[in-house]
Amino acid sequence: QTVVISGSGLWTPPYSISNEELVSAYNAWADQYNQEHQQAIEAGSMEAKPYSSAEFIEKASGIKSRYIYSREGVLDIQRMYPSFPERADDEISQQAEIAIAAAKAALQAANKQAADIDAVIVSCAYTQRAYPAIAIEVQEALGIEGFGFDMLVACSAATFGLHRAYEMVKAGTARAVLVINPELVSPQINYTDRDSHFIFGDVATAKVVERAETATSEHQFEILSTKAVTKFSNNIRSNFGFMSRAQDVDPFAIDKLFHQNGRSVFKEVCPMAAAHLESHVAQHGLSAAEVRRWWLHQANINMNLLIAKKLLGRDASADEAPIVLDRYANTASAGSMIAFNLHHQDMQAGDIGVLCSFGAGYSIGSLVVRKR
Ligand code: CO8
Repeated sequence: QTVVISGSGLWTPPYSISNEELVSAYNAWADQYNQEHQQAIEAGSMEAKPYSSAEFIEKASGIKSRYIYSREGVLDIQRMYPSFPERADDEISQQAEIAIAAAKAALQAANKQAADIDAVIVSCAYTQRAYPAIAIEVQEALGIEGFGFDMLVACSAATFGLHRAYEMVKAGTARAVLVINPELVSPQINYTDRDSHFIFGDVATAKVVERAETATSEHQFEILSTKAVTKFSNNIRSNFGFMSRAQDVDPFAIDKLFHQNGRSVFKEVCPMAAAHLESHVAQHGLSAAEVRRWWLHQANINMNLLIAKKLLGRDASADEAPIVLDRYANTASAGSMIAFNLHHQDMQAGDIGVLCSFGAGYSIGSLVVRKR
């Protein structure tokens, strides 16, 4: 059974925040904090909050700006977190809303109707509630029969979701699967932490996976194989969850939000990802030089440059390994999917491409694909 990715969709939020805007709000907040705690800081019992800098952010990460579902609250120094008014049970949830927008774009690109889809997977870093599954809400809204489920694998949710879709289509469990990655991450960002306030942006991506024999779209990519690995690490972690209430914890505590040991992640994940990718393409008798395009996870530009250099023995061009970090920032599992969405239409029949995620877990997931 030949299985293809037959359509790709992207929903980009209407709002964005530049480094300069973000830094200016953070620095004003730091001034206010330092003033409020002046005595304790002078007495040495508290540390002053240091300034953030737009130059540092761009140099350390490659990020210039990030898209965001709602700017409200994030730049308000009395608040420093986004505002998402709670919706009633009979209204569409925010996460389903952005998932549906990306899903519709993917269905259109794949020339598919709701009736052609048998399963919906929503795979991302967080879901806004445990149940009913966001995937089932999306399924209902789009009028899809069959089944849906959510899965969380942090940075590798999107690739791991595609892996499951590939297996389901190959096994005949579903004729076609919609895999959606509504990465609504801004509620989990600590905008008062200069080490991480700049890293993430919101987005939603989606793909249709189906049998080659039913695919009619213009841009089809045969999935040649999938490869995944996980290795436990506490270097990227969030402790917020359904136990938080029973644990009587403060939801604003640093460890309840996204936090990481960025240096260690960099050092440990780069070699793991390069070795993973090298062995994955070798499974097909290919060398890295024979891959036309690398749609890599978008966490940090220096990470991508280093991984590409390890693979190719030289710098990769932007055409070989496109970067979307500058505009989108790190979008959790959706980064490689955005890169694919924006950079696949020029590929020629027979060209080989690799989709790859790496990050929290640790988790690494890849797919080797061939343009049809
Ligand atoms: N402005 C000015 N200075 C700063 C700032 C800032 N904003 N931030 C840090 N500094 C300072 C530091 O305090 C440090 O100062 P000092 O030398 O005095 O201690 C100095 O700059 C250097 O800091 P770092 O060593 O931390 O700087 P790096 O060059 O290592 O860059 C990065 C930091 C960008 C975080 C980098 O280490 C990195 O990107 N590492 C990889 C991290 C990574 O890939 N993480 C994966 C992210 S997780 C993911 O993709 C999905 C998770 C699930 C989704 C969560 C959504 C919320």
